[in-house]
This record gives sequence, structure tokens and C-alpha cells, in this order.
Amino acid sequence: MPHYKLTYFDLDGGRAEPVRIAFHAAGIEFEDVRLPFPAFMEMRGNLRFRCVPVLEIDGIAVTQSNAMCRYVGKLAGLYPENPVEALYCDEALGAIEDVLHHIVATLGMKDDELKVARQKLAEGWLTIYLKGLNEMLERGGDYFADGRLTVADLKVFGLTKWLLSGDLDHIPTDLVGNVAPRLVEHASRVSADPVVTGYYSDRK
Ligand SMILES: N[C@@H](CCC(=O)N[C@@H](CS)C(=O)NCC(=O)O)C(=O)O
Repeated sequence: MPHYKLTYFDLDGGRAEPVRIAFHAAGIEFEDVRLPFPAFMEMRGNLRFRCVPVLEIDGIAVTQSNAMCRYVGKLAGLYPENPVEALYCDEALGAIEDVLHHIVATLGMKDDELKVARQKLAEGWLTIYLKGLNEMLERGGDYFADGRLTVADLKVFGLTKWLLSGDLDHIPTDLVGNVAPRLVEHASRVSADPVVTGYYSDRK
């Protein structure tokens, strides 16, 4: 078994979380390196794309969270084998990356600038992406692909949970429910899945 080392911020969320959950589901041990922000800033200049997560497999570093989701998803049985279902899974993974870039662009802002940017985000890109994800669920039923839990569900769940949490100032917590009600049901379904509950009960 290779040595896996996953480096990310010390958050139970974000881009590394679906990868951590998939490792757990696969029963694969990994070194879960959780960086305080100052430690990230110190190493940032040495990271290939100046960002995390970074997955090292026997010391060989790999970037791109969606590539990691697919790789560990395959090891865990959480990635579809059927090419069309894999396409649906990838579509959801890619959509979340797109919308994360819009959210991240507002993270360094403050006061009125933040308020204006977040209101614009909520009414604009967030609504577009949430509605799109809702529409994709209408195609797939309860899950984004393969009629079962995949890494796509873990990634979308991370976003929905963040938006529902109220941690993003000026993003109304009822936005998801208003524009994408299927995503709220989806988040409840995913949070109750044994793959997810098993991961968090072992984290405690
Ligand atoms: N496409 C990359 C994006 C990675 C990314 O933007 N990571 C963020 C954290 S979630 C980061 O390291 N930001 C710090 C920075 O850009 O300085 C991926 O999916 O892994």
C-alpha cells in the first residue's frame, strides 16, 4: 500500500473534504496534514500552483482536487464505472469548482465592498449554479450520478453545507432552499449516508 499524505487547511470542509471521506470509505489510511494559515503561507512558494490540497503518493505530489476525487473515488467505489455516469459525476465536480472560484473572489473583501459583492454573487452566479445543480438532480434522481452516492455528491454536499451554515456573510441561508430545493434534500440525504456519518464519527 502506498503512503498517502494529503495536505490542506485545518477545516472539516473545502476542497480536500470529499477526498478525506473517500479515503475513509476505502479503508485506506492517509496522513491528514492540516495546515494553520501561517504554515501554508510559509510553504506556498514551494507549491506547484501555490495552493492546496496537495496529495503525495509515496512522496510524488499531485494537485487538483477533482483529480484526487476521481482517483480516491475509484479506490473507494465512489466513482461510476459507466462512462456516461462518470460524465455526470464529472459535470457536478467541475460545476462546484467553477462556483467556488466566484465565492473565493469575495473572501478577502470587507464591509461595504463585501456586502455589495456578496449580494451580486447571491443574485447572480450562485443562483445560476444552484439552479443548474438542482436541474442536474432532476436528471439523476436522488444523486448526481449512477443512482447512488459518488464523490460528486460529497463535493456538492460540501458547498450546500457551507451555504446553509450562515458562515458566508450576506449570503442568505435560505438561498439554496429558495432556488434549489432539491439540493437541501440532497444535503440531508448525503449527511445521513453511512459513508459520511462513519467518517465523522471516526473523526471525533
Ligand atoms: N484547482 C485547484 C484549486 C485549489 C485552490 O484554489 N485552493 C485554495 C484553497 S481551497 C488555495 O490554496 N488558496 C490559497 C491561495 O490561492 O493562496 C484544486 O481544485 O485543487
